[in-house]
Amino acid sequence: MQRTPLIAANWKMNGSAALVEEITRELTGLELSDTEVLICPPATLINRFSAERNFALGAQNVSHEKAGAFTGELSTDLLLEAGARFVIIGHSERRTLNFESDALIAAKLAAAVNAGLTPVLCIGETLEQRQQEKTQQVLARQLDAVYASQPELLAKSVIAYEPIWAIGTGESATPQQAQTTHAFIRQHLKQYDTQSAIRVKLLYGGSVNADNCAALFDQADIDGALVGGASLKPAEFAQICLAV
Ligand code: G2H
Repeated sequence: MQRTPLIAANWKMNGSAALVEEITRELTGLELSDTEVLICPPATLINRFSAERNFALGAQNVSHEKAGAFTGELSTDLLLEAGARFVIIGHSERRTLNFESDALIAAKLAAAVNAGLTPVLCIGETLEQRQQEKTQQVLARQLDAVYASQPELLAKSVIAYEPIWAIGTGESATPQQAQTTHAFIRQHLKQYDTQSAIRVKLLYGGSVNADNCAALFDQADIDGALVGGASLKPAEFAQICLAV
């Protein structure tokens, strides 16, 4: 089964109106026929992008609540109105720094899908968990927390495997390490729905750059990347988009 590749940028708490213009200029005119490109800037920048562009927009977080007295939060409706069509959910930085639980992440993912946003669910293990050979156990727990009780959401999801030890460290997983883990994830997802597990896009994230991306994209179960640091450099991000 052929899956359309997706290259997603996670700007985290970086960027500016100037970078919005630079990235738009860089990506405009690129021949992206068989590749989907997604930019997830800080929420305040989403509606600074022009409607004339060859890539989609996403947010980096969303509330599971519909509306109301939730100071500082952003709802699915607000993100949709701003122009987002995707939302990153469960990034390890939010799991760790914002104490987001598996249960909260499951609620956010359901809210996103129900509103018509495509969630990019992030999962990944720490270095300690990998060294203790608990990678599969951790990933299974993170996936089960979301899909065991709502398997129908898998068909509407994108999943990003981001080993925490590779995030922002410059030390990417090797293509073989990433492929082995992606194959495990896809196999694990088959218990929910075989067809959805075959169709779901599995992105790799963690220190992806223009030099290491091609070998990652060569792997059978790697359908693209979630790119952090390198997505802030428009020329390098464009190279990654063209390498898939
Ligand atoms: C992982 C990734 C983007 P970086 O968080 O989600 O960041 O590419 O900087 O490791």
